[in-house]
Amino acid sequence: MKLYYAPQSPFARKVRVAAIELGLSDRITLEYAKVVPGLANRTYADAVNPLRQVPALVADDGKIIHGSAVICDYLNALAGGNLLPPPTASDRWRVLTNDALAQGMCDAVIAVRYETGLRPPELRWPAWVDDQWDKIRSGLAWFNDHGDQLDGPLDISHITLGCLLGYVEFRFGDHGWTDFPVVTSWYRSLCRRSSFELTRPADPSA
Ligand SMILES: N[C@@H](CCC(=O)N[C@@H](CS)C(=O)NCC(=O)O)C(=O)O
Repeated sequence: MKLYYAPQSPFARKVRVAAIELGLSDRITLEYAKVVPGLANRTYADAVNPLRQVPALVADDGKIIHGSAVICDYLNALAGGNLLPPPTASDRWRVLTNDALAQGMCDAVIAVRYETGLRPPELRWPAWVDDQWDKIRSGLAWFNDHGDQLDGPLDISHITLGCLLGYVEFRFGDHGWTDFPVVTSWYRSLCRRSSFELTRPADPSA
């Protein structure tokens, strides 16, 4: 299998961590895809993902799967793993909802990055950036108040939340997330897993 990725992307990291946790990483080769808003990578759009986003997986039979949550669902099924409860399990909706929350927080932080790092300064909208950070902080407050959701065996929402925090740390330093002590102490222990150590975010040129 081939995974189109970028080394700084929290969504691509989610898939890389999941692959390691599922014992599939040896079956996946990584290929960097440069996808930057405003610089249309038409080759990638035509051949891989019309949205021009990473990650995207090319499976062994050639099918292309994109969307980090969909790729993780595919890999989990391939490996017979437990990162997602099976379709018949009542717990599935809890895990998927937690994952949708963490995924939305990743969307918000990437939006902040594009707004503050890529958009021309004269076009920036500070109130909108504050609003994205507020969504991230609301999500962190929710996980902090529902610490039981972070207990137990690793599931896909834990991976997504860990990738969100890793990206915030990488691009923005603390930025206030250490105000959430339950999440912070859980994250520190998550970072000791080899799947997280092996996939720390980095700039493409590093
Ligand atoms: N919903 C997608 C989001 C992926 C995403 O936003 N990836 C970013 C990199 S972190 C990207 O490819 N950005 C380029 C663009 O949107 O043009 C997923 O879960 O995979």
